Parts: sequence; C-alpha cells; structure tokens
Amino acid sequence: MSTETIAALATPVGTAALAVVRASGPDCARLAAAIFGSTPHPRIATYTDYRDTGGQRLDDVVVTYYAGPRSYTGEDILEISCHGNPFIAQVIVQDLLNRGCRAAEAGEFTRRAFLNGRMDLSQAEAVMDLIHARSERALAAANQQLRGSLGRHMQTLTEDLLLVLARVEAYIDFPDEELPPEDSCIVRDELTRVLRGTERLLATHRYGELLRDGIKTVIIGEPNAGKSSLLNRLVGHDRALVSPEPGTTRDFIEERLILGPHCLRLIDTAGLNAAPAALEKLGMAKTMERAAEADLFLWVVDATLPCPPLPTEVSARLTPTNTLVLLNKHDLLEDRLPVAQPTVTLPCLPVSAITGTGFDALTAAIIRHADAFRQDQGEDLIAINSRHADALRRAREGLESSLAKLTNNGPVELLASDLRSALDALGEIAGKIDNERMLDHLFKTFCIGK
Ligand SMILES: Nc1nc2c(ncn2[C@@H]2O[C@H](COP(=O)(O)OP(=O)(O)O)[C@@H](O)[C@H]2O)c(=O)[nH]1
Ligand SMILES: [Mg+2]
Repeated sequence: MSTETIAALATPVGTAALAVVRASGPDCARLAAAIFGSTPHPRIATYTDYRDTGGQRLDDVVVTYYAGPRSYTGEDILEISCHGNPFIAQVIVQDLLNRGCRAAEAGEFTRRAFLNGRMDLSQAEAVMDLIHARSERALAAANQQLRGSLGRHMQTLTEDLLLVLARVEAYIDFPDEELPPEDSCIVRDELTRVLRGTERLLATHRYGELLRDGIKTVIIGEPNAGKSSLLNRLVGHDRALVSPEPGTTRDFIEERLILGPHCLRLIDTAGLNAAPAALEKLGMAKTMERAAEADLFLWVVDATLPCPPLPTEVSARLTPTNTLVLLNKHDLLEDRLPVAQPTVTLPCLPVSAITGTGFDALTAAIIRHADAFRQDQGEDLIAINSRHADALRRAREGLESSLAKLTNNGPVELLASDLRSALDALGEIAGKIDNERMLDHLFKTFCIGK
C-alpha cells in the first residue's frame, strides 16, 4: 500500500459542465474531514462546499468518498465533482497539494489498482483501450478484456503448462533423466495443446491492431476512376479535390471514418498510371507505399472504359478477402453492361460516387470484410496488443524448443527450463511480474488522473 496520497484532475482541461478531481491514498478521510467538515458516508454523493486551508469557499461540489479496499485503486478515494471551469478545478487540485497530497503521475491511479490486486495488467491496459476506443467493436473488445476475458484465457494456458512442467520436473532427480515413452507422449500432446492455444491468441493480434488503429483502407485505381469522389461520398463531405483532369490527387489523403461497428482509416491515393509523368511518378511511389501496408483495398474502376491492369506490385497483394472492386460511374452506363472487366477472381460491386448508387451494398461489404479479420475465440472477442503478442511469441519459442528437445530425447532439465521461460512469458500478460521498468513504460502512456 502506498503511503502517499495522490491527487489530479480526472477530466480533460477545458470548459465543461463538470470537472472531476480525484485523490487516492491513506489521507483521504482526514482530508475530507478538513475540507468538508466531516468524512462523507462511503459511496454516497454529498453536495457540499469546498473550503480551502484558509476556510474560503472555492466552489460548491459533489463529493464521493470510497473506503478502501472497495474502490478503483483499492485505497481510500475522494472524487470531487466541481463546476467545469479549468480555473476552479486547478485551485482545488492546488489546495489538495497544499494539504500534503502529491500530484499524480500519468496512469498512477490505475497503476495502484494493479499493484493493490484490483485488476491484472491486461485489465489495466483495457482501461486505456476503453478510453481510447474509436468504434463499437473496439469498445466491445476493451470491455471484455476489462472483465477479464484475456486473463481467463491466460489462466487456462498457464495452468495447463504448469501441469506439464510438474510432470516433467518429477523426472529431474531420476538417474537417467529421460522421460519414459508413455510420459513423453502425454507431455507432447499437452504441450502441443498449449502451443495451439498460444498461437490462437497470437492470431488475434492483427485484429487487435485493426481495432486500436483503425482498418487501413486504401483506395486505388487509375487516374480519373473516381477514387477521390468515393472518399468524399464515404466521409460525407468534400475532403478530397475532385476534377475531370486526370492526376489531380498527387499526395495521399487520410480520413478516419466510422462504418457500422468499425473504424476505418480511409486513404485516397494518386492514380496508378501505366505511363506516368514525372510528378505522377512521385504520387505513384507513395501509393505503392500505402498499398504495402493496407489491410483492405477498394479498387475503383471506371465502368464505362476498358480497364488497364494494375502494376503487379499492387495486384499481387489483392485477394478476395482484402479487396473490393468498385465498378464506378454506373450512372453513366444507363442500361448498358460495364465495359470494364478488371478481374474474374475479386468481388465486384457496381457503384456511383456521384449518385450514391450501390453504397449500402458497399458499406455492408466493407463491414463483412472487416469482421472477417476477427479470429474466432468462441464467445470472447479477444484482440491482444503488441505487449501481449511479444510475450506470447516468447512463450511460443519456449514451447517449440521444448517440443524439439522432447523429440531428440534431450535432458529433462533443459526441457523444464524451456517450459519455465514459456511460463514466465505467459505470466507477463496478466502481470505476474515485478519489473518496475516495464510498469513505468506501460503506465506512462496513460493519462494523468487515470
Ligand atoms: N458520372 C459520374 N462521374 C463520376 C463518378 N465518380 C467520379 N466521377 C467524375 O470523374 C472525374 C474524376 O473523379 P475523381 O474523383 O477526381 O477521380 P480520381 O482521379 O480517381 O480521384 C470527376 O469529374 C468526377 O466528377 C460517378 O460515379 N459518376
Ligand atoms: Mg483523386
């Protein structure tokens, strides 16, 4: 338990209806008695005056006192809602500091919650994800992680691995130090199962990135196909320059867009031209760079014209699961069939960026494609972050190396040591570690007051 009481503004600096100042630590009850005349009943919002050390009334506030350990941090907490004037909030924080509190560091409230056993590390991270979630799916994943879904998956894996380790360690003290064949078989089966579980979780990293960063959706196609018009219609305003002159978009333009439950990073690019002029070449090089990182492609084609092939660097990346081909300018076709026949393998949709025809089907198709990135984890929507992925990769290494030793009848002791490092790596995800530096790094990314 900390001996220091920390205080900070928990809401953004700025003018609003309310601002919330928070304090956590052993001094809260005493502070409340000094500021409000008495310590409020736990968990009951009390309307009262905030008086500073000189007895001067700073604001009328609503204060809630939480008695530890039944609180966010596990310590005593004071939550003070004042009027949402940054100046009022600041004088209240300053008064708490004058009374002996220390200014909280970024993420320190949540760090204390973790250190006091109120949540595991994956849940602490989920608090951040929840605050920053940009889409319904990202919110759902953060909520599940906050409720311990990843922690539970990790616990099952860890327990399974512990059982294997126990079985292996039982042989360490025996003279020939080699597993008898029947045990070796069981260990192999169980290790393989743990390895599969580890890989299944690892496979959710991509989806996790997509949820946290947005799905990088790159609009490609030849000049004048209507790429910029498509972006404008999808974002609902004229963001990109549209012109009948080919080659208008030379740089790329990026806009965030919420589409159904997903967040997209929609990127408009310069057209891909078979015989580009000098300046166009620069634009095309940038398009290639964007294309290399794309999660999803929208390939826009002018349906009224024959369609030249894409450069092979780009076309090689297109698959039926990451690409939608849009036969644009459908309004100009009237009853004629499209002239463009860009592909036989990729899904095609008729659209018109000018009239909006086909955009409901397009939106539905993008959502379907985005949903397909999700790895099935049964009921749970697991989407791990880079820290988890790093730990899982190290666990996988340990598991693979131990399986190899098992195959070569290696010494039991070395096998056990591989398993222990795998176990340690798995343990890092929930935070069964005492690595100050890692915690500093992690909580530094939080906001002050969280
Ligand atoms: N009739 C019609 N014209 C379109 C459509 N989409 C784009 N255009 C026109 O095609 C020209 C090129 O459009 P633009 O969006 O700048 O193409 P980009 O070079 O691919 O970005 C402009 O004159 C647009 O108004 C469409 O669906 N129907
Ligand atoms: Mg353009």
